[in-house]
Amino acid sequence: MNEKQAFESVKKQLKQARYDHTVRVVETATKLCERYGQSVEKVRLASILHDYAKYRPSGEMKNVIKTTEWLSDDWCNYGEAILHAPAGAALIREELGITDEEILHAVVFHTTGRAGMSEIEKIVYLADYIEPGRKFPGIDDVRDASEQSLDYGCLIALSNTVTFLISKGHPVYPDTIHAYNELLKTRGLK
Ligand code: DGI
Ligand code: FE
Ligand code: FE
Repeated sequence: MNEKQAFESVKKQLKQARYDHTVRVVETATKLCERYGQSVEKVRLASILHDYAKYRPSGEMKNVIKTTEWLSDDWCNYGEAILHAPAGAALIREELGITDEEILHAVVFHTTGRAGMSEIEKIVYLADYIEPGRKFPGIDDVRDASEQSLDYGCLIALSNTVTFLISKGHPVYPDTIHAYNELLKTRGLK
């Protein structure tokens, strides 16, 4: 699947504002690739497709997750906001024929992160967080950290996310905590 086909496929799945977000994620991810010496092809395809399942009904997403053997059922136990990431990976495989594991993993973990993220996964995770349309509290700290290194950018994003989820009383998916702990060990918060 080339980029033009991927953009056309995803446009049919998304509302205009979400499609516009997707375009900004692709642009932001491309800049991160240039800065950190990563080839763009897989990162751009994963970025185009990362929110493919965003508007599927949660029952359908849970069903997709439970019937996909390479996805853990545990994704279904932490609220609805994270479902579109693993469900999206399963659906781009089934509906669009994407089988590249690096692309599928980048989509699976774009919301939560995980310990042992590849460079491709880190770039998609961060680009989704810092694209210029985002206005979270603390977003500028994550943008500054992303200029220092991918690991530091991801660490500050994960730290913000964990703080946000706890402040709202939301559950935290275990991979988010594992990713935070791993990067804290390698980099440390300043
Ligand atoms: O899909 P986007 O809006 O572009 O962004 P996203 O895929 O990062 O999803 C953001 C949402 O996911 C936001 O509501 C916070 C939530 N989220 C992120 N990590 C976790 C989480 N929710 C739970 N319950 N647990 C997590 O670890
Ligand atoms: Fe998302
Ligand atoms: Fe997104």
